[in-house]
Amino acid sequence: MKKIVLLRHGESLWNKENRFTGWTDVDLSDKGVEEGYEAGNLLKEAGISFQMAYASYLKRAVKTLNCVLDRMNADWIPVFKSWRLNEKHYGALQGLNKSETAARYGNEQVHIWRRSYDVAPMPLKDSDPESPINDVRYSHVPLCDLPRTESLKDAIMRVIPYWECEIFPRLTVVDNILVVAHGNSLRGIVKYLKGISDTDIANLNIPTAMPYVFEFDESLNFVRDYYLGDPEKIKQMQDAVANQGIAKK
Ligand code: DG2
Repeated sequence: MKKIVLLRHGESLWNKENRFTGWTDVDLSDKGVEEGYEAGNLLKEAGISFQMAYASYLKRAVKTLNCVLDRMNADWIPVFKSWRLNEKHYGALQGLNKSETAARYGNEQVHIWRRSYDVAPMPLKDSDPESPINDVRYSHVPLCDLPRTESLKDAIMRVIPYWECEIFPRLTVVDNILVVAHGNSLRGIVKYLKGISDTDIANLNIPTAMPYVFEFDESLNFVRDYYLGDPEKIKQMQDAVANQGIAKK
């Protein structure tokens, strides 16, 4: 079976502080680095070796990928980075604490911003220094393609062309590919691969640094998907992600 493994980065400093992150380029926490190495261990134990890897432009994904490859003694493999794998842009919510935002706007509104398919948060102003239009790393991207905010639908519209034209076709020549990205950019890919409805996708939460394996047959038909690691731990991590946007009592 050919495999594409999806991996959300390890815990970031803003995951730890429960802040909306989106395109903000925050580093991994110490725990996040450990999680990256542990993901490498899981992949090694599963006997999977990669011929190529992809990451977003954000350091929490790139550094997680480096931890994984280090642990797998695969630092040499070709790595391709793309802004199209970046997290959903969280607009003006970026930097705000998720449960404090829920206390202010209500749990339901925060759930809509986090998990609805087609509702985007308030946009970031172009004059904001944090806007991607002011960031040299995106200077090659047409301005009209750079987001000020995104719904999951918007994020899917930029991620899936890259998946279809760049990542997936490589399976015709290699056996195993690793993609390190983010909670929502990966939710978009999983929605696409599994044909999950716009409503049901709200219930999908992706834990940090747990390898999510997608298998394809020789004709590149999707066969099955599964996580590596302890199912109980994965369930707990998924529930914890789901609860991040709830106001503290
Ligand atoms: C998180 C996801 O993205 O947040 O942007 O805050 O995967 O880069 O840590 P990641 C963010 P939720 O949609 O789960 O709130």
